[in-house]
Amino acid sequence: MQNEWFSLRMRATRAGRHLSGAERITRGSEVAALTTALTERALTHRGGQADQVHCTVERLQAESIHYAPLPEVHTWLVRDWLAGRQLAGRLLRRAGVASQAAEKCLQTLAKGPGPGGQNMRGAMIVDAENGQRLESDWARGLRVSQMDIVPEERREITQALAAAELGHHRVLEALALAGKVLHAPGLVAELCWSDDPDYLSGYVASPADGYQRISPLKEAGSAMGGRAFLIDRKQWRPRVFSDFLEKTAMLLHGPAVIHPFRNWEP
Ligand code: WAQ
Ligand code: MG
Repeated sequence: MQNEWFSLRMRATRAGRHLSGAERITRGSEVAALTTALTERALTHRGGQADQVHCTVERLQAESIHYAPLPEVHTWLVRDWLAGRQLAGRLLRRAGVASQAAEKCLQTLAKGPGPGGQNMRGAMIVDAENGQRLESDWARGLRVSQMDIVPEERREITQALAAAELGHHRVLEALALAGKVLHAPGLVAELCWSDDPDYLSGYVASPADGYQRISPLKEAGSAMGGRAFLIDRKQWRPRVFSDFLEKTAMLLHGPAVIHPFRNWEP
């Protein structure tokens, strides 16, 4: 049991609404400590204390775990979030997203992609050609789980990120998530910014250009955030796509390739 692999998922709600979530892969020996840490995180969330915390622990077959390298990290510093959105549009187009689809996707995320302009619990799935939304549930969306950094490399990668002023836990988590998403069959690009009002950086990820951070991509104080997976309809199979993202375990390994920060002007 100590050496076996497990998937851990935490989701927390407050007043019936999604508050926070986390997904990890770990060895049996770490399951108890990690479950405690994730529960504690939910109970001390800055958006308010959780009323309910659900932790799910699932045994994984070692042979079924996929391994992939972390995407390269680029950081673009921009004057303000409006410039950030412009750059996001440009990076999406560069990844192969049609201009109109990119605009539509940015606008939908900005106004709250869930019903009634709420945040979603997971991600939108968006047709990269015309911007049409394809996820079956607009409140939940698609929630990626079963991904993490190779445990033996976690410390080293955390340190490399911290040395590059990317020590916030959100960076490591988003990098692991994007690293898996980039391998989803039919994926063209991912767009993301946080729903944390104080966390203003976001990113566009694509198979060719990796993880491209944009800072800021969001207005200070805004609690609106989300994710979009832009797909190529000709290659996208709904079931294959969601099974890969929800049910296939993937560990991301180093080295963490981190490029120096660059400025971008519209
Ligand atoms: N699968 C799909 N969508 C998710 C998942 C998931 N596992 N977790 C979160 N989301 C969606 C959901 O709609 C959230 O509202 C939204 O993403 C934002 O989640 O390099 O922290 O956890 O500086 O707030 C990106 C930049 C940070 C990091 C993203 O997202 C960096 C972040 P959050
Ligand atoms: Mg999160």
